[in-house]
Amino acid sequence: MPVDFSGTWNLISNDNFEGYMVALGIDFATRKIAKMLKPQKVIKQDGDSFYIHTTSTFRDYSLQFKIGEEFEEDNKGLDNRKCKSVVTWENDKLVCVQTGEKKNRGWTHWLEGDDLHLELRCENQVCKQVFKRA
Ligand code: YOG
Repeated sequence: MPVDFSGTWNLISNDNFEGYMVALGIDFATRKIAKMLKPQKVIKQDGDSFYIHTTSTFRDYSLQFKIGEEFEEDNKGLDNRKCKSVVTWENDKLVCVQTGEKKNRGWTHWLEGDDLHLELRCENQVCKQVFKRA
């Protein structure tokens, strides 16, 4: 039985979000707003199907995928670059590879105790986010 990420999660820490956004080419004014945000994630997991909705007072982003099935991701409202994404299990971690213009782009989710962890990667930058259940 895989881990169940389902639930509503609130951001409690956000390490090097600035570096990650710079790597994505997000402009200064947008970064200034974005780093003040405390996004919430709603995750719905049903077998191999996932729905991840990240919401904030500024922008929202939603993603739907099935494990192992490549999909087109538009990153609308984020950096707006299209990429081909695929999410797989690596033991109990959910690993997404986002192939496109930016090298080494992707993210990993895992659970640690009662917390949801997220590592966001782009080029040589790693952002580390931790969420607690709402
Ligand atoms: O999560 O891809 O859970 O999609 C990454 C922001 C900030 C907009 C957030 C809005 C990257 C301005 C999504 C923040 C910075 C800055 C709330 C992370 C780009 C633009 C939406 C993500 C995965 C894994 C699922």
